Amino acid sequence: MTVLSDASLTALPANVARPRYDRSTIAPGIVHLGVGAFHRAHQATYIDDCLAAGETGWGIVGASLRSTDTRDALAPQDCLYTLAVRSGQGEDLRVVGSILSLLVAPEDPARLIDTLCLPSVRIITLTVTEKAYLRNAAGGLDFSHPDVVWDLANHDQPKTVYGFLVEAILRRQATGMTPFTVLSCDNLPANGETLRRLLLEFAKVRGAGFASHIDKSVAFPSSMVDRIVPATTDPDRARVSATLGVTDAWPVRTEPFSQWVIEDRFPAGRPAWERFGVTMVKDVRPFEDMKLRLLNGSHSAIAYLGLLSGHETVADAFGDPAIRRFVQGLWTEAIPTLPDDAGLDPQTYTDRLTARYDNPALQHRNAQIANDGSQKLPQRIVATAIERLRRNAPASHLTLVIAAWIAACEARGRTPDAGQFSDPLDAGLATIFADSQSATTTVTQVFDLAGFASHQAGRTELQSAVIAHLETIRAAGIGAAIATVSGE
Ligand code: CS2
Repeated sequence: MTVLSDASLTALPANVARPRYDRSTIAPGIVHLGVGAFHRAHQATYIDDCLAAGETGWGIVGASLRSTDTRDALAPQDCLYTLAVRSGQGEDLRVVGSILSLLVAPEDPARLIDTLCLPSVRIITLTVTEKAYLRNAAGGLDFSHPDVVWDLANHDQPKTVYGFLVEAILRRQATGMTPFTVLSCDNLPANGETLRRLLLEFAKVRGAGFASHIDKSVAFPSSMVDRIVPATTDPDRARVSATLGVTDAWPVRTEPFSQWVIEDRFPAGRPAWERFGVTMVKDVRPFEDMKLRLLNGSHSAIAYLGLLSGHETVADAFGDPAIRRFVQGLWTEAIPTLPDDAGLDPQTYTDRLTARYDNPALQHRNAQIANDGSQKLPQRIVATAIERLRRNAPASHLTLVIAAWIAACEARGRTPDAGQFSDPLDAGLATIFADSQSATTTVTQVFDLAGFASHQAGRTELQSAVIAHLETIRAAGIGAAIATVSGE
């Protein structure tokens, strides 16, 4: 079969949407760091809409910070790929053209720095996942991380986002170019502000005066991104390629829903995003909290409870009446921690989430969401639980999620159903789980390792609740622990 490419676009079936603009006339205006499936299903499709509406200055250069996979799959197909939007009603295919070229940072870091310094580039977007922010247990930059140590000594050959961004910002300053705007699209609270804070820590150590220059000249708006994007499978590749009539080596599978809320601070200019469904706001915080606490929090809950209950996908786990009721209880605990003056409507939000989780065609694997729990739970569950405990409000659903994470990590590799997932703290977790220890010792050591709620009021109460849940899970199983919090 021929490969998807600019040349083969005209041969696609009529019902497959495709770029209706001349890709050769588009200039690179955005460099995206972390060009995975999420970026391709989210930011790249909004930009595809902008380009289709006649904007020509906002093409994307995608960079992978580690793996060559995306570039290897997409470069032979002119960086085109198919977005497969799936629901109970069927599947809509759309070929996206907004990614103009792809780089692999470790292969040629100098080339990525040069690209970040192109005069046409005005925005750097990031989806590098929580762990690439390299935070230590206290939330600051982990200066002991080997890649940070490397970047501070090898300015021309960086490995981390900090090394790349600081080097590019300084070079642009040295040649009198306009600074770019840095837009984090990761699932972190105040993601722009968090990135700015950590980047300034790095810049301060790199050289005198660097941090204050960056602080004065570079904007770091925060944003909230939302679209569920399960990992692509071989059946997806085969099905999409068969429909297209040409081979797409790496289509992306997603749901119909998509949301992007961005703080409107782009001194160097931006696409007219508001014309394409993006909400531009002054302060993204309430949207972020709602999404992290209601969507991502319940996603992690479904993942760990689901794995421990033997469910492979979100829809399977959410179809289990005990887990469904548990998620309702989790939302009931989380909703009162959200600001009530931000014009949000949590009830409508959770109703919509219910329909999204029930989407039978998504096949989102719990093990995918279970990855990197130590990096995700702080903003999804721990912060909410601490707020509840400080108010003496019930938090048993929230605290059970933390115990389920620990139990699922412990069960991995031992219990076949618990699935396979990974965590940046795996080495430390393995040491903790090596000896059978009391729930008290296990929970205390895991909290110390992950830095959960460290130095925060309420940590002792939080730990005690998690210990009690872990004891129940170990003694009687996850079903019994769920029944306890559901009042059965
Ligand atoms: C998920 C998110 O894998 C996970 O941790 O919770 O990727 C989730 O699907 C997205 O944030 C939805 O916008």
